[in-house]
Amino acid sequence: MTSKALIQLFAVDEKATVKQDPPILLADGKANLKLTVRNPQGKHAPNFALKKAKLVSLKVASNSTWVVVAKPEKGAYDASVTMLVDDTAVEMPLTVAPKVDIDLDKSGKVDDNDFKIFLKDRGSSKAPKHDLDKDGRRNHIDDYIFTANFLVLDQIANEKPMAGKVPVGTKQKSDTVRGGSKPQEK
Ligand SMILES: [Ca+2]
Ligand SMILES: [Ca+2]
Repeated sequence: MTSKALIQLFAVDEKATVKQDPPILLADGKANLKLTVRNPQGKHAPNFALKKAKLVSLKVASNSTWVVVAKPEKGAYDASVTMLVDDTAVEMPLTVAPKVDIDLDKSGKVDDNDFKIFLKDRGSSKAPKHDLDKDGRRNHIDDYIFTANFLVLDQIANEKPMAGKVPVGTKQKSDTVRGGSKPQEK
């Protein structure tokens, strides 16, 4: 997996029916995110169930757009919102990650060199390197967490909207409803 391939996984499809704002959230247990769900089709109003996140508010706008404000748990990387419409459940993964220090070369800033070190320096199965969620394994979750932190810092540094940094409209192979799907373990 290259840094480019990992960054591509965070590309946001502007046409998706679900939009997360901000596109990537570093979950500190305080910050909220807003999920906008366009016009869920169903006879009854949808219900929402949250995983690793608390519901802050739920509103329906006049154009049948549902706005879910959620507070992800501190350190969560696998939070999601499941929408139940009639008999169908649609799980919408949230693009959240724990905040971690990714200045791996201790240069005082985060740049491509840190990404290179992260990708190269995997350690062994007994002594994994850069095990960011500290689960004792170096795998796709760590790749996801690193990339999320990298993109958030990159965005702050450039003060540009995320859409200007990552390719927009990248086709997603998976059946998730929007960008931000996690890389699969091989
Ligand atoms: Ca650095
Ligand atoms: Ca890990």
